[in-house]
Amino acid sequence: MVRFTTDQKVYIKILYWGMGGSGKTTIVDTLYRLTKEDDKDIKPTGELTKISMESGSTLYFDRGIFQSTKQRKVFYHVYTVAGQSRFSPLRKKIFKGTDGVIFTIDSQTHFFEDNIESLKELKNVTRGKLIKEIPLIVMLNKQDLTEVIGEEDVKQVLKDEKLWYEPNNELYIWNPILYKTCALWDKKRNIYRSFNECARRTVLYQIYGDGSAPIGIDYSQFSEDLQKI
Ligand SMILES: Nc1nc2c(ncn2[C@@H]2O[C@H](COP(=O)(O)OP(=O)(O)OP(=O)(O)O)[C@@H](O)[C@H]2O)c(=O)[nH]1
Ligand SMILES: [Mg+2]
Repeated sequence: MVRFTTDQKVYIKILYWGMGGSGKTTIVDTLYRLTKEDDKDIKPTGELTKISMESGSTLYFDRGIFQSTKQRKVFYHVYTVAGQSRFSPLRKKIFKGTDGVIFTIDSQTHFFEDNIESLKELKNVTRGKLIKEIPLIVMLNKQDLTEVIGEEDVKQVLKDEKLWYEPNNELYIWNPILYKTCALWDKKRNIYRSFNECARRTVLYQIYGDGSAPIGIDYSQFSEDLQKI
């Protein structure tokens, strides 16, 4: 839930959700490093918080706080869940108050079913709010590897799960964008872009939709309206 505080600051919660090992922690690491080094629209404030096992797998969550460089009162609380199946109850807790979700797929073909299971759990936790009230972005991560699934495979899954709208539906414009990504620092691909799109949509949902997917937006007003939040 976007929080507006008395000091006029705005806190937006973005969550990376996906099966264990899909790359969520690596993505946030890379996002942190590249926004710290490069001149982007967000900058990290402080260090990343990571609660993980010795193996590197997340035990509870990771969290980073980023500040918008253009709208300095806007802050993003970026979380990852612990993706291993046994942490399902913890994920539910971490999900609380989420404004935007980045569903992170492990693109290796042999994990196809595990990704679907993770998506079903997400749907269950969000109780029908995905896309309608919570913007959804999809990362097909680990695209640097061979034997990976493609966009059409994922699109079909989204259709099967009723997370894809046809052009005659007014929610069509809010269909999740599918990004082919690589989270490894040396080969990083689409890490910032995918985050940025989720953040942008989350703000649009707040400004123009009062917390729901806005219909028929006039983008010409966007930067002016952004000043008002
Ligand atoms: N080749 C490749 N490996 C990746 C990529 N992203 C992450 N990895 C590797 O995948 C493994 C798991 O990555 P994590 O970031 O720990 O995955 P996670 O989604 O946070 O896993 P949990 O915390 O268990 O949910 C690590 O060895 C990463 O280096 C990628 O884009 N390409
Ligand atoms: Mg992790």
